[in-house]
Amino acid sequence: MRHSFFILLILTVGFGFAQNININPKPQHVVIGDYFDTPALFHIQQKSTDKATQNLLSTYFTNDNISNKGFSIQIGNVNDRFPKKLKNKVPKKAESYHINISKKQISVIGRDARGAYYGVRTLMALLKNETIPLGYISDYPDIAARGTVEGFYGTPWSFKHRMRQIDFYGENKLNTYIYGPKDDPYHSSPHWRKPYPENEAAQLKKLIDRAALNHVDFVWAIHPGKDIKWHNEDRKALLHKFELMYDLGVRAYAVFFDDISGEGTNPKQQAELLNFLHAEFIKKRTDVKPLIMCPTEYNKGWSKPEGGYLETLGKELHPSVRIMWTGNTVVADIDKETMNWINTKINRNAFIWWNFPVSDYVRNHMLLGPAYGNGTDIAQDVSGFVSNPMEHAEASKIAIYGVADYTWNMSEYQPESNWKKALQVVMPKSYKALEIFATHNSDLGPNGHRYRRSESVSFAPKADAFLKDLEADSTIENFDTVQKEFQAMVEASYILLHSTDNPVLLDEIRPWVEQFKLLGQSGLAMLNMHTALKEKDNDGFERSYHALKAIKVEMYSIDRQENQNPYQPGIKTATLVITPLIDKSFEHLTQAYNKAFGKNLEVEANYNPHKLFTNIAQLKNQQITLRDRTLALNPPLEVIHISPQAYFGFELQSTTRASKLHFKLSPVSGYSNLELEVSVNGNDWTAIKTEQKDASLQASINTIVKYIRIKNTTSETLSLKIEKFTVKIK
Ligand code: 14T
Repeated sequence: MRHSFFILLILTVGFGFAQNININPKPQHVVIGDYFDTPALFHIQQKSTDKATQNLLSTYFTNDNISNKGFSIQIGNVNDRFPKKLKNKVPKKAESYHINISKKQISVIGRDARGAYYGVRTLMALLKNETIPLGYISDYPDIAARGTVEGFYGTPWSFKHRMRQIDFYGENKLNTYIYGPKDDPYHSSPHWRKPYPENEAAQLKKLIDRAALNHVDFVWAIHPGKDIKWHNEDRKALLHKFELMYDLGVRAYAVFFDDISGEGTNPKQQAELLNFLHAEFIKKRTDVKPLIMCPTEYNKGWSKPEGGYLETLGKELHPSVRIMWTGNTVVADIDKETMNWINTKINRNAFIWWNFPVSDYVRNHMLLGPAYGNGTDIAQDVSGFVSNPMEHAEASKIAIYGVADYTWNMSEYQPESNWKKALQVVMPKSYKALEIFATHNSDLGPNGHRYRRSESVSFAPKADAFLKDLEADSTIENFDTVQKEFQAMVEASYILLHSTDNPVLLDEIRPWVEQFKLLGQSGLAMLNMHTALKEKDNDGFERSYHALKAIKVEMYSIDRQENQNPYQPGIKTATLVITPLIDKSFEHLTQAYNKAFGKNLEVEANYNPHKLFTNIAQLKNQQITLRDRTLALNPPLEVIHISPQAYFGFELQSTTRASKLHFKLSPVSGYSNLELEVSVNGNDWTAIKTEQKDASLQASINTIVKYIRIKNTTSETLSLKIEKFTVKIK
């Protein structure tokens, strides 16, 4: 902040012959002037550099560019022999560094080993350019712990992906990777007490070593709360597992108590366990970081003030233990108020678990937009900030690149320009095509957490104007602009599908790109319908109409074949602006054509005419899907609280013959408290007999119905997980 005026001045003056220094995250203080040609030969003097720094240096400085007569570069930390004047310039903060660049030599001085490593990272970025600026860079992170938490549901990242991630963190000065995949049985129940099998252990060791080489803390998390007993035996089991992980090289630990119910949720017991681990494990070693814990009530929406859960943790937990927090709701952006609220309760600065770009509750979407929405004034209020990413590791790098910048230099963070740089980093050659794709693939669609992102931002007003003109039957001012956008979508898709830039990324996004290409083509067909209608070219109109329908069939088939997870199966793309634009225009044009020429072409583009039918607030935003003839409620991840007389089910577009109904709840004991009912008018209800098969319920309806619901007929609130709810219709 303080020197930004000066930087601006210098960079503007220097523009034209010197490159902007392009470093992620953006350094805090850059004071540079003239540039000189980057030397070809270097004389490197490493003072007390660590293994990671040595390794990093050896990737650049080889026998080919090292010579005693080369340009002098000195690297070390504040305990080494550097002029006092220089040492004093190293910021008095953890992980800081100072780089001084004169015509004679470059000095890189770290406050600590990690600071020196980061200094070398910056140095290497400078050396990539043809010229180097004279001056200095003084730099440090705003937030102590920065990185990711692999904490999503679904397919955990593969070994290969994790290795790539850890390297990426090193490159972008992120220092934290919390390992806590919900679907690792040795992280959670049933096997948290047991050692990892040999193969898994060997792979973890490789990751831990890789993390050390990148100055990343590999934080191993355990999730024991589902079946932990608060007795000495389980305490010992935990301690033992920690020791086993220590032997694999782990030097930082977390304990997660999220997503549990019953005994495990007791805050006194949780605090006691953590304090025990602190005293018996952390304190007894000099090389282990303070503990991190994820509380059961990890967001404001779930905190029950009566229970005093958070206050108990705040009071009882050893002050060194860091407490995670997702914000005002499960999925939320973080601001000052959020921090004030939680920090007062827990007597310390919360450790933020940001649930973005995680997509485990909208699995048919790709979240490729910028990382934005968090306050830029909370640096002093957090002890850490980690992002929970998508199961698509490589695609998540776009957002993580932003998190690296935001957590390092918060007040100067610019989501848009950072995002554009991120696209270039993940796809150095095809980044412009990727930008078109990512611009239109950032929103989540309606979802249970009500978390939304902007999408197609610069195109949205043009789409609006297009629709307005179309519906008013006036000349469409934006016709060419919209046409260009659809063409760009198709061309960008072809470029991406055949790009060799980043095969790992392409592997993740391919079905979405295929879908995006088809969507662009359907848009062009829609525009052709418009032109044909205007020219009274009926053959032309009908050809484009049927072509668009055929493209929809292809899209439907991708949606039925790719990404078939049980939660939100399929492939959705450009759902916020582009898809509604095409569908609404298609419907309008078909109607106009039918009217003008007395035809009867089907008007509906594709939508699901049936509705969710419920009076439970928690379910209001849950999506339902119609696939073939089966209507399904997308199962939510969370426990649903069903008060007496509350219900959930479907409202069909019109009375329809329904046949088989399937539904699964946990625990199964809930079945006896619920009744299945159907109705034709929504007033008179008929109960339907159900039959239990294993853990599921089935029913044959075989009558004409409009409403189908499951109702709590008891006088108590039921807390249940809905695992499945489907009905077959006509
Ligand atoms: F522990 C947490 F801080 C957290 O956010 N837990 C999960 C996380 O693993 C998941 O990826 C994320 C997004 O779906 O939200 C939390 O998961 C939930 C969300 C719920 F609404 C788990 C249970 C829920 F009821």
